[in-house]
Amino acid sequence: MKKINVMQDVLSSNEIIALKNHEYFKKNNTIVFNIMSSPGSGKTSVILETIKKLFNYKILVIEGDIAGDIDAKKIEKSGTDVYQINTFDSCHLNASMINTVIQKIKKRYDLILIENVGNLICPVEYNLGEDYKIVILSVPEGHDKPVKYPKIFEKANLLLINKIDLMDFSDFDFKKLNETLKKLNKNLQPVKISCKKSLGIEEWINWIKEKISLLPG
Ligand SMILES: Nc1nc2c(ncn2[C@@H]2O[C@H](COP(=O)(O)OP(=O)(O)OP(=O)(O)O)[C@@H](O)[C@H]2O)c(=O)[nH]1
Ligand SMILES: [Mg+2]
Repeated sequence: MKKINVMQDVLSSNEIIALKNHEYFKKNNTIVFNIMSSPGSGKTSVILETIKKLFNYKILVIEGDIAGDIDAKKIEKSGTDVYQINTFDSCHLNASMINTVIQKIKKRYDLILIENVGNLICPVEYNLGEDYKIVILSVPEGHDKPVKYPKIFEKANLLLINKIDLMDFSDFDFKKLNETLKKLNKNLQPVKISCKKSLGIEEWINWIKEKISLLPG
């Protein structure tokens, strides 16, 4: 008689590990953000601003890059715990990579910020066990990105529009962006920020604090 592993059929192996990761985070009362965007939109800049403002929280950063550790070194310089994952041929992080970091974690964190590989397509297909998916779109990329790459905007819990200091040099149209978002994900209210000029960061920080306050205990 041949047996079928139903679990494997229902959930992909990535989903199974993502659930395990999520259980670990929940058990430790840790909130986890999966931060995604195109290359250069400002993921590391947002993380650095966040660390600065939430200095009295225990934070871990997990950096995902195809190669190198440039961003991890920037985080390390701020005195924050950081793990670097190099994905080599893979254009996204997966749950197993995060699980490898979990095996090495030696203390409890309030917040884990995962910087995914710069890419608007593949990262959204791979749950990592996070609580929230954060997408960053920067002004120079243009307001039409959600039309072209809808899935990541459909799945996002929060959208940060970074580099608003560059609005004067751009044709970025918030009205058009909002029209698209209304069709894709009407709960997605964009938060306008500039890491360069420290604009709008408080709204983002308040959003994080609200999510942390919802944790039990
Ligand atoms: N003008 C302007 N530049 C910014 C802002 N935020 C980040 N930058 C610049 O944009 C560039 C890319 O920022 P990063 O934070 O490294 O972007 P990233 O998404 O982490 O990039 P990858 O890790 O390579 O995918 C850097 O030169 C930043 O200084 C901003 O608000 N305004
Ligand atoms: Mg980066």
